[in-house]
Amino acid sequence: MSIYPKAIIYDLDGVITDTAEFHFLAWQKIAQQLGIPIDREFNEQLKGIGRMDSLELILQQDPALAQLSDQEKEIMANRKNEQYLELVETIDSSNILPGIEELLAANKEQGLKIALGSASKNAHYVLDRLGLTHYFDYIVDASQVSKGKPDPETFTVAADALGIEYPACIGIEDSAAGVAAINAAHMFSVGVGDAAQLSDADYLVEATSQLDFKEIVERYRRKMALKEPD
Ligand code: B16
Ligand code: MG
Repeated sequence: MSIYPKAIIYDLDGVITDTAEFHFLAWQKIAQQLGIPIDREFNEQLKGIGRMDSLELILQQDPALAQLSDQEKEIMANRKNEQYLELVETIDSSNILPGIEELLAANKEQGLKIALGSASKNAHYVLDRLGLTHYFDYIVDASQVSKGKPDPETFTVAADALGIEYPACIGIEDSAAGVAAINAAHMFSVGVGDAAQLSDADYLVEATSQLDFKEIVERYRRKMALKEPD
């Protein structure tokens, strides 16, 4: 097996841009209407988790809400999305996280494929607003997977579409669920954020500004070299 990677699969929210605050504000509004107070600490659990699963986690805070029908849940999830889209309408290329455009450019220049692996149904729209769509060879959003992160499907669908074997892929994630998904796909995982949440990542940096293409490839190669038979 080659020990040079062939693709990098990027998470969107928390890696390319940070709309977690918008997700939080939108969910907080819906939760408030239901009489459930949620704070930023609670919101940590929602990172990387799909829309309906996020709603379920919020509803679990109040046992009296366990009886809500699917239709009622659908209405709430749609309402949350409307709030979120109102906020996301304001973003542009200035909302790209530090170091990301440089990383994408180096990634492209070196000839590795580029894919998106996001749990968001709004991934195409957000990427367009940021002006980054042209970098991507393939985009996986929530509409293409039946099992969200931490299931590996988001990442394996991207690798399959690119025709690349999983161990030749690198995934970059900011959530514990996302890192677990990359590891379960037998890909090399790069975590961005807090070591307490992302200790399972093969390589961890604190912030996107520390993501350096050469260093990521070097770390990948080191891990793969350890795995190579003598
Ligand atoms: P939507 P990612 C995820 O994006 C967010 O981290 C998560 O907080 C959100 O609930 C999920 O997308 C669904 O988003 O409501 O837009 O479909 O980190 O996987 O890019
Ligand atoms: Mg994320």
